[in-house]
Amino acid sequence: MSNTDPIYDSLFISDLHLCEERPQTLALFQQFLDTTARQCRRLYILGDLFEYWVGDDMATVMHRQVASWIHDLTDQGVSVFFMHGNRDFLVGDQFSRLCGWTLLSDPHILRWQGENLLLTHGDQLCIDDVDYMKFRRFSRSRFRISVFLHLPRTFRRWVGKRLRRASMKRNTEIMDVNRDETLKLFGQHHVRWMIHGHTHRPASHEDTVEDMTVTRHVLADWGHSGEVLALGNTGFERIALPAPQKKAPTRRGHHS
Ligand SMILES: [Mn+2]
Repeated sequence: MSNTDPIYDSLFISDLHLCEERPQTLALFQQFLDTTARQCRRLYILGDLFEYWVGDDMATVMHRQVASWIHDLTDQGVSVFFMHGNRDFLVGDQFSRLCGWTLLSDPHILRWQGENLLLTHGDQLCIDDVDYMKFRRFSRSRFRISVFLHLPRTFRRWVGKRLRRASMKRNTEIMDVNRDETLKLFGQHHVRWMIHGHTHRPASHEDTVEDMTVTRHVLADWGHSGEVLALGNTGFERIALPAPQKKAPTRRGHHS
């Protein structure tokens, strides 16, 4: 069966930060893929789906499970798109094939009813975080990425553990976007809408660029509960995803 009459044109999510240590968020994502996600034509995942990524060849059992859930959704006729976040920017073609999704570059312009929408993870807008921007420039060099991905697995696993430990102490406040940088991006691409995640500050903001009202929709991060931004015939709406009912952990897909 394919979803012949979807309710939503597109759904947008980001910042799930999936990892083995957060089974509740995994359960929530699985439930979302089985329900709400089946009611759209296109699902856009705008980065930081995973807490960290050290190479497609090191995908864990959990990562492969998530890939199979996403692939199941594409089998239902939903097109899935993935944009890198700052934590999972090393996700590559090999894992993308497992998911059946299309990798998008950042920013990506989406055409919708004669209008352009700009999609971005959002970290590039946080230019006031000077240290992060330095790290970003350093770590995103194609050369360094290629070198890193050829390092021994044991070393990359160690890096992954360090990243995970550092992120356990999360809530080191993520800096918000810089307003001027945001308006610049609106102007450069002549768009009225922008959708991004990363800052964990879900809200919709209006501003003005060259006498035009522009709107920036910021996506929510997920934890025990989550939120989706939906685009349908009536425009944008936010859908709350309550925490799944407490029960024994799902074993679906456990048996071969
Ligand atoms: Mn991020």
